[in-house]
Amino acid sequence: MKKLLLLLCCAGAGYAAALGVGMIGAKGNGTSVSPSHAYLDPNGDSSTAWDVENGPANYDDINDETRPPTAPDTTQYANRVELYTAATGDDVYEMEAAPSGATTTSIVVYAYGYVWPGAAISVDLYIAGSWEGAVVLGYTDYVAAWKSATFSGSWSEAQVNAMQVKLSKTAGASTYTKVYELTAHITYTD
Ligand SMILES: [Ca+2]
Ligand SMILES: [Ca+2]
Ligand SMILES: [Ca+2]
Repeated sequence: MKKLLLLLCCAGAGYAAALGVGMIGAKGNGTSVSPSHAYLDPNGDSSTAWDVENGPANYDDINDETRPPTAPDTTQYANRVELYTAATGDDVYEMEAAPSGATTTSIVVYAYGYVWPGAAISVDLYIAGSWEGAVVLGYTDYVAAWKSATFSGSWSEAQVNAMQVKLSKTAGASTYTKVYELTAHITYTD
């Protein structure tokens, strides 16, 4: 047992030393080893099924640039997209461009949403020629909140530029789903 603890201790010290050397090296040659982050917001409608409430266009109602964990405006007249009577339906959004030269390894889609009992909202990501797979966001009934779905890969600037985000009501005829804000948080290197 003592031998194992000693090994773990040495492995930890070696890892810390390697990190330190890496950071010094990065400063020396002027490149960054740390990933960067950016928010890409909806900037166009590819297709819509949700109703636009108090705004000029679906994408424009949910690109207010309020960042999680800050709650966006949800007063009666706040811009949002919603589905009520339809049991299901999709909105597909175009998104802002990736930073120049970015290789993106993580895309976290955040939606500030709200559901009535029996309703559900999912998000999916179209990138590099296919849909990643819908993720159901776990809202609590009647509680507006930020929920997110994480997609991981290695995507070029052009692939991220062409990505789309799908917002779906997947269940719940005559029940509400509402989304006030949607954004994609990307992690990238350049
Ligand atoms: Ca923006
Ligand atoms: Ca807007
Ligand atoms: Ca909004």
